[in-house]
Amino acid sequence: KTNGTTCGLKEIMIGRCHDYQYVKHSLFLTNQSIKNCTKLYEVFESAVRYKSYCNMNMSTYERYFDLALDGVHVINRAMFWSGTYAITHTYSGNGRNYVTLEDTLAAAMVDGLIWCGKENDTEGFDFVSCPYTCKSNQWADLAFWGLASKTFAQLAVGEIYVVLNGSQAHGKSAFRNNSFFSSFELPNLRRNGTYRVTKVNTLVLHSPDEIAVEKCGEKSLLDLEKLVRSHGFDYACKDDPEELILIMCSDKWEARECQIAREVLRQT
Ligand code: NGD
Repeated sequence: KTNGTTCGLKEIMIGRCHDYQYVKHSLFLTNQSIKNCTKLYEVFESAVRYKSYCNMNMSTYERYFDLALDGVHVINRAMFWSGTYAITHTYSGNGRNYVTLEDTLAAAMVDGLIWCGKENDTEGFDFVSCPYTCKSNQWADLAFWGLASKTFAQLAVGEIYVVLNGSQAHGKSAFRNNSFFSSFELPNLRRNGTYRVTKVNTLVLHSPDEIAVEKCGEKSLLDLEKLVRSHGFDYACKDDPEELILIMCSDKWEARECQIAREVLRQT
């Protein structure tokens, strides 16, 4: 069990929706129509409130995603991630540079929040504790983020990017076959038609001062390349792109690799 539903879930979601549409994204997400935040929240709530966690499945939130992501396409800027949440979002810049799932309205409204419904309860949400998994129904765990991932992948057009962690510990690989990226995103990229995906650009990050467990063309990254090509997409892979090293080093200034960045910066 985890913590319960985030207090103020409704207010946070509606507030984030207004912030998203009228402040953060009003300048550069110009091709999207303005959505009614209260309506969006109501559609979300009707899917989950008074329902038990184990009754959720991959169609529970269909109406919510249909409404929230209506009219959205992400051309040449969709960015996926696995094991690299923080740096990927710094890099995407709230959708200015690239667009991650969390830079879309549907996911921005709930990213980082916890919620679960409760049957026969006046509130209809469990504010004390939410299950982490449902033993009897694996789809319950995937109801929101599984569908979010699938829906987002279907909106990506042209070249896409995926940021992977080449320094995973505990025998985890950079490309894992049970990750959301491999289960719900890669298989749902459009392979046909005008709005298809053409190329998968993989960016592999190695944390400064940690060993590089996998680099492009090695181990699980080889599996990824084969899979990507078998879907008919072009593939490119880059280890530690410079702009991402600088972001990593802003947090790990003392690392050996980051001294190089320091020296270069001092010279200019
Ligand atoms: O077994 C699990 C589990 N494994 C990971 N996570 C899990 N949650 C469970 N309830 N049960 C959660 O997914 C955890 O909160 C992680 O922070 C998050 C991502 O896991 P990670 O880093 O291993 O990468 P994945 O490939 O599995 O998923 C990231 C991709 C990314 O391209 C997003 O577009 O899938 C999308 N995503 C999935 C899940 C959650 C985003 C989120 C999110 N914003 O919370």
